[in-house]
Amino acid sequence: MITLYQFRHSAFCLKVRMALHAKKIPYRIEEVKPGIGQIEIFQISGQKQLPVIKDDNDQIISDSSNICEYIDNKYESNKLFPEDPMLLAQSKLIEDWADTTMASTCKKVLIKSALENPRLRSALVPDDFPSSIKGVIDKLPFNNVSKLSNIVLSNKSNIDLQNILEALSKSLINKEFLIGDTLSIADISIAAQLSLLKFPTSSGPILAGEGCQEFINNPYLENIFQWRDNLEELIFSAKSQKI
Ligand SMILES: N[C@@H](CCC(=O)N[C@@H](CS)C(=O)NCC(=O)O)C(=O)O
Repeated sequence: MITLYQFRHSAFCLKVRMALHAKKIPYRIEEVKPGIGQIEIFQISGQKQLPVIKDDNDQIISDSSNICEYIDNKYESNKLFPEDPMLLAQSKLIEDWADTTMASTCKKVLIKSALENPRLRSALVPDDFPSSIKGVIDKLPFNNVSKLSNIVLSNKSNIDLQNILEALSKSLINKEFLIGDTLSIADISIAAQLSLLKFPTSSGPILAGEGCQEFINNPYLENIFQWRDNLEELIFSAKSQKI
């Protein structure tokens, strides 16, 4: 059985979980501790980032795009990469944008939001942290450094991201999927990165619905967050294959 090494709230790890569920591939999760846990990841994969999977023949694959392509080639069910060349090109272009520009801006948006919002900050602390420490983090005076967050995130990147997401949101009003008529890697890649702007149900009750108020309260993005929620339900509601 496949083992997925992951950080619980990483958008790239969510992308791989969504792909595994969409293809109905059974898997088990190994939660990795940031820092110390990455030593083992480096030893098995030659790099320290997650997600990484170990296949049932002990083959190790890193990088969410490599993993998704690998499982899509290996398992025939519910193909995530379209066969049609134009649809394939479009879905890979969207995946690449989601994994790079979108991912990097969403991460900065989340850091900015966490600096400004104590509730989000403490919700992001790992579940196994003692509540006394969570309480301290909650009260740290981050307000004074919140001006820093404008340096972290440029206004242009923020506006560019909102504009593209608003356009996607509009295009999804009467459409279930971004490319063609079936679920593809494009849908999964965008939905996974959206989790950093507004955490989905699958992030658990403490984080679900939390995120960046500027994006959450943007009425033009309401549809894309609804689309993401529907997609998660479609993918995760089938009998779970996570062991
Ligand atoms: N291109 C990689 C990016 C993976 C990535 O950025 N992973 C982050 C977690 S979201 C990570 O492992 N960060 C820890 C580190 O860089 O040490 C992919 O698609 O998997």
